[in-house]
Amino acid sequence: MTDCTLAEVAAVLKNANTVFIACHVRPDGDAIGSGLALCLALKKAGKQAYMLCEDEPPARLQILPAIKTSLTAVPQGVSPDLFVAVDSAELNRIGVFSQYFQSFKGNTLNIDHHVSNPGYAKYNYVLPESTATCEIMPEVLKAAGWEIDREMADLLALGLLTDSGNFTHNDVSAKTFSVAAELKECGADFGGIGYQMFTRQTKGRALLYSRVLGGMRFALEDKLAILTVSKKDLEETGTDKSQTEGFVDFPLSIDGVEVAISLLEVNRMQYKASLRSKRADVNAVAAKFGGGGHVLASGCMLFGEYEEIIERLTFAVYQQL
Ligand SMILES: [Mn+2]
Repeated sequence: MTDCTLAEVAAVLKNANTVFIACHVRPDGDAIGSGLALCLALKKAGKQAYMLCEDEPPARLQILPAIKTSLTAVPQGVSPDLFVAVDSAELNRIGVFSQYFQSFKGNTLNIDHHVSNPGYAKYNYVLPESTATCEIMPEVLKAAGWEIDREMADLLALGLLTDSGNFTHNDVSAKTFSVAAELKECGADFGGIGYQMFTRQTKGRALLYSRVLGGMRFALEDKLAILTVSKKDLEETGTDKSQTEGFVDFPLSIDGVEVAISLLEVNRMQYKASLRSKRADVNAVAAKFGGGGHVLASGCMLFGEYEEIIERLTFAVYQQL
């Protein structure tokens, strides 16, 4: 929910001298991109600004120099007068900094695009129709009268690209493209960032992918497709589970497949399932096994023998089709 105007957001930012910005734990491109773009703009405007994130941004996001500047702890001896949370649907999403935020005496500002955001700050600027926080941030910077330089444009492009699934998600709007056009005019390297985020991979990942696809299974009259990544697959291709991201999208792209599942062997008799769906409610499927997520994308942990897990999942999916 939004309870202030864009002009008020701009005024709060312009009136601040020392600013903490925090994004959610396990940051994605949108969280770190929107936060750091704001951080750079504040610094350029002569203010002290610090980007905080409980977790170090993962290696796959380390494609822009600014990304390594985020801090995992509050800097000592700094007393900010404004604390901004970005891309965080709930206050506890900013992890270790949520206590600090809650008891903070200065202004607090919440800039986000999640529909469930309850508005936990003094000023809340939440636009749920936006595909990314990076779609909102450019208008905030412009309202404050701050120019978006090339470095900021790249950070914002990163978030726009990743949260929109390379401009393919259903919530991509005309505004998304007009913001992208603006960022392009500021020098954003959409081609290069897109290549880094969506195309390039390691030899190990390519080998792992070919093995995993080779073992793809179908059930429920080919409406369900299942991929399995075993520990042995990871070992023999010299990869780790971080490189299985996106695998589950491939079986879902098959004509006739309604639900796709990727099973990752975590330990003997323990599998982490990622579920994706075209229409069926896979949040309900995951909930049966103590997991959850969204209607079309969810996850859960399963314990037991492999074939038995496949049977349990298949039945649970069958009930949602
Ligand atoms: Mn986001």
